[in-house]
Amino acid sequence: RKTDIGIIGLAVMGRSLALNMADHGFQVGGYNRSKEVTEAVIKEHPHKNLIPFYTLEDLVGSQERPRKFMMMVKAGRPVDAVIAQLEPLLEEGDILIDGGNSFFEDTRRRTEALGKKGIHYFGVGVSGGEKGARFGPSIMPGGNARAYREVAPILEAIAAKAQGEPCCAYMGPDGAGHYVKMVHNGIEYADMQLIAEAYLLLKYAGGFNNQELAEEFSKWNKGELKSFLIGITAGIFGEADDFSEGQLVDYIVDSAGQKGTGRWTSLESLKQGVNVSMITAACNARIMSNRLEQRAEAKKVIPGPKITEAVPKTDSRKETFANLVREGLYAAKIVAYAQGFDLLFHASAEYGWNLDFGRIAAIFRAGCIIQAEFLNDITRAFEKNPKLNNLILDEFFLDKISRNQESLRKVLSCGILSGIPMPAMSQAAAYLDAFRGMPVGANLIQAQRDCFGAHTYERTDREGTFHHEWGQGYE
Ligand code: NBP
Repeated sequence: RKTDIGIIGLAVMGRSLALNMADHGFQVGGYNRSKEVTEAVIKEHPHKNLIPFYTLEDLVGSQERPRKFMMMVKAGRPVDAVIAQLEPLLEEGDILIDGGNSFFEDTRRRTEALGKKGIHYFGVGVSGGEKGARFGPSIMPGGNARAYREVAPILEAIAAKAQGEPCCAYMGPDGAGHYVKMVHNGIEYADMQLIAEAYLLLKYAGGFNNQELAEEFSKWNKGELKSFLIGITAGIFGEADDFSEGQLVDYIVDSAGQKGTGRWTSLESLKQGVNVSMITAACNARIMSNRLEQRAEAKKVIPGPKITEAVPKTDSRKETFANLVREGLYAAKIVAYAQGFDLLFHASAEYGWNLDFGRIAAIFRAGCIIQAEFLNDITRAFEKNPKLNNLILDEFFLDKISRNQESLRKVLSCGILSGIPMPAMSQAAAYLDAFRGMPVGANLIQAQRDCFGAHTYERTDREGTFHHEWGQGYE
């Protein structure tokens, strides 16, 4: 049988995308390295439009040119291994998509290598986990613009829809799609960390129990914080435990995993010279969380403050506190997104991608983990001013920051005085203060650099570069 596209790798993501494509009427060829996986998929999810193949040769033979394949295998070496097997079977004009979470530099390298044979390579970010892949993910394709037209009908058909528009849009050449997905994941790390900090504040400083937390987050999910992550968080607080009394969340070990995309964003930001401190803080928070034994030991010896009794346990005071946390969270969230988009802004110039930031925000509106109402406001900001170089400077967000930053500072103070770790919210305030032009102490740093290394300095009152013969200092 003839197929429209071949999916290589039928683990959770590949299988879900294949079924999604099949649902949309495309003839999909499915192939997996281990044939038992293919057999199991066909047995458990029979679909008239999903056709199993047990060799790459047969899969390739099932298509008319230009052929289209999408790899959904583990990022890293497996992608190179599949390319090595597939490349000899492909011809000029064929299209090979990597839909996994590959590092964008790998995608650039692979695009160039396959481009020499006339094969169009695409690095496509797919967000939304299993459910998204199955019923509508957010899709970020990067590759050759003309070849994109060949795969656009399939990708746009299976993507999530926001206000009727597909959450899939061409991002730019070579690594652009995977880069945008990487930054999406970085923002996701910061967003999740901020929500975790809001939870700690409400629970420990505000005295909220799980039921109250569930109600509070549900309320938040009806306002300007409305988002997938706030919604699932509300649900999590209400989820009963299967083994013991109370809610499952209280039985989960306080140690978070990570697969690397947040770390890549953070490392890449340092290379680009862009401050994404909240994403880095979120990565560090997970790293700290993993030190379970060390934390247990240190807990016995390092003293800390008592939780500040800032919030007497009356309902009205609790509600006032919850509003402060909500407003602080919103202000911090704006800073996190501003940092992520700032990185995209610099990368676009550095790699010559000509990214459309409004469109990026638009395709994040549904299907992906960071989907939120708020993204409509980001799209509007970039539509108003496509050259906007920092989201905070947009009129709408400036107004929100102005209204909510006091709450951020208040809950931050309360958290810090209470000994509650708040790395991402702290970074939001620090970024905001440096960005709004408060002195950052760099004059002193320049003096130190000139003193110990004759690195020179510039002056506020005259042009030029200066070096001073500094005194010996004090013993
Ligand atoms: P995994 O990342 O767990 O990869 C498993 C698949 O890779 C299997 O099909 C496996 O075949 C295949 N594979 C491996 Br491992 N080495 C191979 C090799 N040398 N040659 C051929 N195939 C090989 O699957 P996943 O969770 O479905 O994710 C797929 C991609 O999508 C990843 O890049 C992931 O980061 C990304 N992603 C995942 C999610 C999510 O929620 N899971 C969300 C967004 C993006 P086998 O059956 O023979 O071992």
